[in-house]
Amino acid sequence: MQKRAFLSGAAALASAALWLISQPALAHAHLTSSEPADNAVVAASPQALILTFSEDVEPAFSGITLLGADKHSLVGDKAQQDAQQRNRLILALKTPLAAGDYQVKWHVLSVDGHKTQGSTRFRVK
Ligand SMILES: [Cu+2]
Repeated sequence: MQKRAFLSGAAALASAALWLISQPALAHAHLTSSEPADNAVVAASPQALILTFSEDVEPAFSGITLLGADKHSLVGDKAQQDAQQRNRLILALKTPLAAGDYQVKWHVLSVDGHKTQGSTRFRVK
């Protein structure tokens, strides 16, 4: 009986430790939505790229790069943080995009100090 209580205590401790380890991962800034949406086909060039994250981000250490089909950087890294929503980055497009495929690469530093990165893609018809 005593051994069994010990074992279930150890199991509870182990799962508590796992919980503690997995919690910070949930707090990382993950991309929750984007405009244009990932894999979207849009009829006309968007005026801006808008990325929304699960956590607030540090704009000084975050950026967005737009790549064309030839992988050359078209617009680099000058993303602005939304003044009202600190978990949102906006990259204004000064000139309309030609028809074609585009990749949006992003990297952010969330306010908890963790870096994450990823990419989305879209097509302009
Ligand atoms: Cu984190």
